[in-house]
Amino acid sequence: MHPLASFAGFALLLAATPANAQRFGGAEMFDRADVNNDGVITRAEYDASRRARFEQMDKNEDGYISKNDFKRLRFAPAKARDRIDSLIRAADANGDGRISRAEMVDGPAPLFDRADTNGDDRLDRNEVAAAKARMAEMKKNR
Ligand SMILES: [Ca+2]
Ligand SMILES: [Ca+2]
Ligand SMILES: [Ca+2]
Repeated sequence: MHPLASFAGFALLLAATPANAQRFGGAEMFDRADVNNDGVITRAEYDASRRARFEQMDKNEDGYISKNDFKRLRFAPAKARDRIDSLIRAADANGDGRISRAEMVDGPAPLFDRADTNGDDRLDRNEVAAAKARMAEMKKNR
């Protein structure tokens, strides 16, 4: 596996800005979250997908995502390591240098919040399509 393959999923979860979101495949995140494939993503579905991703990222199963979970990190370029540092800091609410399940799952969901333009805690087809279009637009303008 590419050293940063799992990192991409991690970054996606923490993506605080649309620019980050699209860089790490935000559109795909929405598709994955819609587990029953009805085109609507509820906040519960979105949270469940974050929780599942947490389990996936916590390789050593100590209940935290930290640099210890990125075994191949030392083979990665310094720039990539710096980026992981800053992503961990972004989600690390209590500043202990690692991300707990609560910090990850109960933390803010900027991707979801931004996409839910009418604020009903559900992303319907139109909202998902609009969010994807915004991501595609940003990609183009980069
Ligand atoms: Ca861990
Ligand atoms: Ca923490
Ligand atoms: Ca909505």
